[in-house]
Amino acid sequence: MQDMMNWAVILLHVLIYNVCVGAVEQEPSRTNDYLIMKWGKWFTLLDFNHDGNLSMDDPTTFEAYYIAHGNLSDQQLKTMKNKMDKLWKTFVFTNKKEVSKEDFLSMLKQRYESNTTALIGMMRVFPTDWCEAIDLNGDKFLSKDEFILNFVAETHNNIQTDEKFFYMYHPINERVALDDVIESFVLFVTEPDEAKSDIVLNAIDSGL
Ligand SMILES: [Ca+2]
Ligand SMILES: [Ca+2]
Repeated sequence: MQDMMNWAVILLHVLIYNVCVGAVEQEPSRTNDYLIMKWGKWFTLLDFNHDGNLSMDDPTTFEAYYIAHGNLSDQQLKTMKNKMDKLWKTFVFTNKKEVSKEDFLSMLKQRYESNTTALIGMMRVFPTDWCEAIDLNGDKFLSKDEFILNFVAETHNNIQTDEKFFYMYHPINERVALDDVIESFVLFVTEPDEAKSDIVLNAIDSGL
């Protein structure tokens, strides 16, 4: 009986130790210059109408391109527009109608430093919802056409650069798994270590 009690005490200590170590590992991080530089580039990437702010005009610019060139059914357009509008309102705005670059950087810095794990989780939901909206045939892959349509709608009109970006993912049968694209965006927005290869940053720096 005493042995069992001793084991119970040891197990309890191990449990407490693991919880404490876990808590240390999840401690919020400090923002570094590399992350801030990437967030600035992400802001520019999202400012589809190039007016220096993020507002609902940006997804409207994006959706207008799909309406004109996407060859989508009314139902597909409606689904995509609903997903995009919801995404934009949830992640970009916090009761604001317009977000400046300064607001955007400070929002990300505050979220990153107060709870890094929560921000990483949120930054996985953002590209996941986005990719589901632009995966028009719903096969969980982005074809080259789906990929390029998205970036041209984002006003990155240089098809050669968009194609180069697509091939950075090493597509199989001219398709890229949604998960690969999603994880590349999570890494772009949340990885503070510049030694890690970053496809999205490379694409932006190559003129996207
Ligand atoms: Ca804008
Ligand atoms: Ca697809």
